[in-house]
Amino acid sequence: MPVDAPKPFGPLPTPRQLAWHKRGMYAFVHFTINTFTDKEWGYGDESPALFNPSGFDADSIVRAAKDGGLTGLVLTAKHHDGFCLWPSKFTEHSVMKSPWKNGKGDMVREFSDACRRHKIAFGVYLSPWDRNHKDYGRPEYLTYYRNQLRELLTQYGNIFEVWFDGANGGDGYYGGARETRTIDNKTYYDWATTRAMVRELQPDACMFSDGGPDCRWVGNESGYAGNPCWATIKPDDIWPGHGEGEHLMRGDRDGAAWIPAEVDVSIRPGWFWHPNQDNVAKDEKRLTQIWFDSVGRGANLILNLPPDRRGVLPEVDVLHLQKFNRHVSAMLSEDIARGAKVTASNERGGSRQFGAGNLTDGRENSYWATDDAVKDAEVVVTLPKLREISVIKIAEHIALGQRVDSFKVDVRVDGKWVPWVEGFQISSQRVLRGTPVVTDAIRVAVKASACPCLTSVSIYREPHV
Ligand code: FUL
Repeated sequence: MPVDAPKPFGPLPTPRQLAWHKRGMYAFVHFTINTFTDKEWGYGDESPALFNPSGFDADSIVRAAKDGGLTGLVLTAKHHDGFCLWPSKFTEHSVMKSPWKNGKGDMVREFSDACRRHKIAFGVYLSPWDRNHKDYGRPEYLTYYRNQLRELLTQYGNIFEVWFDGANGGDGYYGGARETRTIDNKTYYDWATTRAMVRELQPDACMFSDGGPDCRWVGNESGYAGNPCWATIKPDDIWPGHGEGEHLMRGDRDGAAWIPAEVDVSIRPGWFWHPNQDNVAKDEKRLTQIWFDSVGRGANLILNLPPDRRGVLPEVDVLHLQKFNRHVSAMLSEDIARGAKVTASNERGGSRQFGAGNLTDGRENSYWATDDAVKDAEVVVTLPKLREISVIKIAEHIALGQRVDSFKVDVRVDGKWVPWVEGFQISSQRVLRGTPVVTDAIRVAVKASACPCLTSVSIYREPHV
């Protein structure tokens, strides 16, 4: 007799979000006139003549991202200063007026083509705040903003993510007015209309902003998600430019919406390249810690790699990224639990379909589940021989929601169970470092709000950094 699958619990991810969860980590590329003026935020009066990378090479940037294990790239097509990296029909403040390629270049095209060639996804950042445009702060600007977004979403193939920044309003050039313009960030942008447009033009794209709708800001720019970091949140008090850091970091266990966190952090101190910072670029050790604190907490990681004035990534950044990826890949290359024997305190309907063996079969769509009434349960993974281990990865079958409230992992040492690691949310995945230990069995106990459904338990040994 086939046994029925558990009923979903709480808010669920959309198919678009399920695909997003699988992306793990991708690149952010901040590049514009700021790279040439040594600024983080341009005022909007910068001359396009300043934009002149001497050796721009999209392929080398995309190749470095891909070799670094990144699955996509989001480009700042327009930052707050308003300068456009593509020849927009709606402004002259763009590459068109720059000496780069005699004004005939299109950097969005070069990046999107390179991403396609190297088979990674491409996404765009279009700053809502525009310190160059004369209409910023007035209703007319929204037409301009949406016209530009339409260009980006219709001329450059598939877009996997659209990034809506929350920094909005303040002083600027504004077509020569040179004044301060404040806006009401809740109402001014009429986000509902813009979101509908994105859905229509790029139905598979995820939209990022402080409050989603598809993924949310993590509330800090330092490279870590909350612990726990629930994929669900109460969204009522969050919109682009408005959200409380600690709340965004952690989400809400009982949140009404599935809006998982995206951790945005730069490999350098700033978002843009600045001279003399080679020695402060984050090395593989820092990057690995960031990976555990983001991807390891079920968030995605968007790692900023700012090109220098040549228009390529600094060699030292590429090296750090490569070493980081080599380290994480080496760690993940052997799942010590793969194929290991697993027993569970309960298996749904006594059926193999939901049996504990699904946890170590390496298949993403099979999962272990318990009977509806059983919310606290445990599994024991027995290794064929003693092994040194230092990392565990646990994943929930999130298509049925975020069901687990907390978990505890013990390891068996000389025949005795010893507490090893523990936490709250599992959600799409948790990857945790434990003290390196030689063991022959691992016990995972979960407490859940609805019968737990886990896809996998994996065990690794992290090489020394
Ligand atoms: C912030 C911006 O103000 C920064 O310049 C950068 O683009 C970062 C990713 O988002 O809100």
